[in-house]
Amino acid sequence: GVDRGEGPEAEAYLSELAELTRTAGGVPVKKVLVFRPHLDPRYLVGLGKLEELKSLAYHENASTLIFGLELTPTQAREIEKATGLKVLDRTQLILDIFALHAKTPEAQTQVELAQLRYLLPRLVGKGKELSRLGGGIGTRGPGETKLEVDRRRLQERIAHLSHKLQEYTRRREEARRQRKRRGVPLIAVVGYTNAGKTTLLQALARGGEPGEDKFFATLRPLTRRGFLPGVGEVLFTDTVGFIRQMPKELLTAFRATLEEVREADLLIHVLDASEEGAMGRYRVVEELLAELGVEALRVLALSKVDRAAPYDLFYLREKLGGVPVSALKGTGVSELREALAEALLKVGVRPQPWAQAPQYT
Ligand SMILES: Nc1nc2c(ncn2[C@@H]2O[C@H](COP(=O)(O)OP(=O)(O)OP(=O)(O)O)[C@@H](O)[C@H]2O)c(=O)[nH]1
Ligand SMILES: [Mg+2]
Repeated sequence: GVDRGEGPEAEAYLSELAELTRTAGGVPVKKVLVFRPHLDPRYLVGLGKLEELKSLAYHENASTLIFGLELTPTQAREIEKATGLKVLDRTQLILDIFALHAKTPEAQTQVELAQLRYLLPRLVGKGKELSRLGGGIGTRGPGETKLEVDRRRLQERIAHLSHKLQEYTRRREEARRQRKRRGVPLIAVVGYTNAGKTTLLQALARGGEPGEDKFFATLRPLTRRGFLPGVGEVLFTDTVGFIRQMPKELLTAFRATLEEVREADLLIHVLDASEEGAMGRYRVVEELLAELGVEALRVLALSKVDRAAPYDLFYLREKLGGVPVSALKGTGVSELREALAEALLKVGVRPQPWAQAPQYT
């Protein structure tokens, strides 16, 4: 990790990088934070530091260097040459996790497209280095066997995948139109990765799926039916988690699933209140939503309160408001339902007449 003067933020960022490495199946043996206000254009952290890292890697028996920043193709090559280690950046790590978790044809298409778009500019003028990629983190996924093909074939593959993705997008649009015709309000659950979105959705809707302690566990968001007191039938839709500095290749590839967020009548922003750096994660999500042009009203759910420190929770409520919930213990879920119903009525959703009866609450 590199600290360019961010202080504690840089520490949190480095821990997250270690967590991402674990999620990708790697074993982080050493975390090094380099203080460097100005980056070295060629070696990022400077040649002296690289020598140090090289000997550290030797003593720890490590084979890979993972950087918390995005490396230019030249930097990656120079660092590899200088250290003799395999070099990965954060974007490659994230793409790799997505590849591991992509189980459906649509998600696989999206991930392969993102991988190839990231790879393409890094292939300019070098044919033989493709085979250097070997195996392990950063080389997995639907694109894996195709890494050996040349640039032209890569471009053809990208065109083919884009076409396929358009077909999936069209199908999603059709499903959305049909849902609109039925007039059932849509609530999207958004938030940072691992915030507890899927678990909360399961507590709110009927027949969800269990969450997982992994980054980017959800890649193909499911939509589930539910009921809200005083409103009636609603739909809850899960989403792909956000992360700071989301690789733009992924945002482009996952745009179709994010369209669902833009169409939602209401958002639940799930913020993990039990992990450090909640304010930072809150901002990252809100900024990404703004970038995507999402304007829908939000209800904030402060999640995992069963393991949150009371003072942190107090601080977050003071700053942001929000409904404290624990999807695991079930606390706060009925308060959240009430807040959601109230917010839906505020944005002009008309209650279904029979939903007024108390037995449906
Ligand atoms: N203690 C506690 N843990 C929770 C709670 N809600 C979720 N978790 C745990 O947090 C982890 C992540 O939960 P998920 O629901 O998968 O989170 P997510 O936001 O859907 O994550 P991605 O889909 O990977 O972005 C899982 O291990 C859950 O069991 C809660 O209320 N309390
Ligand atoms: Mg999830």
